[in-house]
Amino acid sequence: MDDAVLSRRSLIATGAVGLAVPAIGAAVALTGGAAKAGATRKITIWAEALPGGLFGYGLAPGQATVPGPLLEMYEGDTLEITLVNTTNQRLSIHAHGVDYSTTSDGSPLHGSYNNPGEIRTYVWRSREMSAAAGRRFMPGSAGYWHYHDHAMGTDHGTGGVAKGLYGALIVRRRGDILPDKQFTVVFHDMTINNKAAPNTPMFEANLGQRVEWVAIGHGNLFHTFHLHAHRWVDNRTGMLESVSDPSPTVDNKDLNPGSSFGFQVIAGEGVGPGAWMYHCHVQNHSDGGMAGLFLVRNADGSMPPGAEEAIHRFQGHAHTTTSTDTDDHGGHGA
Ligand SMILES: [Cu+2]
Repeated sequence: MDDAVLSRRSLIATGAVGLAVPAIGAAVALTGGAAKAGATRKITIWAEALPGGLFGYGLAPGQATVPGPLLEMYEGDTLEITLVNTTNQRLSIHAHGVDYSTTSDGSPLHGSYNNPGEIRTYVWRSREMSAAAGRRFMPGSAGYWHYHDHAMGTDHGTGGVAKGLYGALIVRRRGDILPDKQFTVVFHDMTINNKAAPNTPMFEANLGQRVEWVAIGHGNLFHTFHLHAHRWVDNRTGMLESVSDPSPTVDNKDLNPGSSFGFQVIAGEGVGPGAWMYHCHVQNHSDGGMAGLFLVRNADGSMPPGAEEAIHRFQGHAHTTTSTDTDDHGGHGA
């Protein structure tokens, strides 16, 4: 229970940059949640140079991806990260939403970084909510957070963030509902996960699967995340906490540099399968390539009518549907 495990529910990417399909590379996932708070898990992360001048974090040598692996922990637990810097650049790992000492904040201000070739351990702690006074409570660490480099290029890691050194961090409260699939979406300058349409990630799920999205903002621009045909509640979990929960329901949310949020949807609920768009709703950003597809397949995993054609339209292939069209459109599989 305390060991870092490869998630049974995550995709294992091939490590290639530029494929249309990578969602999350691999995840450090939770295995249950019945354990008491206070556990310490130790993981090792490799920071590596990638093709195209990018850099990534990975859970094993040669497995770095952009974004990096989705990391998860339960409130009250501690994550001890040994970061191996295989690059020729100074870099670090800095987390949002959790507790750490200055020496684990990932900033050059405190000498908290790895020199080229160096190995360094960072410790992230978390805590549960606590009583304040009366009926008031201090928040715990639970939330949809993220991590990123804070040392490459500048003292704020501007070079590392620009080149792909970022990823999602989920701190769960015990009892939270776990998803079937997880997607990390990073709006960074005019890109999604450092890619522009039509090369942005195509996330896939089957009708009825519980899908968790983590949306993260980086760079120098403001963005708004919009998902077609699905909606969520604007609170910690994305779900109503009771029948009288006053939190608004949204399908579009600000995603500014450094901010993050997450939510779960049931793929295709109420609308059926199809190639649903997700995109930045700043118009010149969506026009400029900040758009991608959420492919909801049929419940049995087969392709719903029209989806293949929509994918090809998205990819810019002018397409006429005729009975003689025998073009093999494979390659969109999970
Ligand atoms: Cu935008």
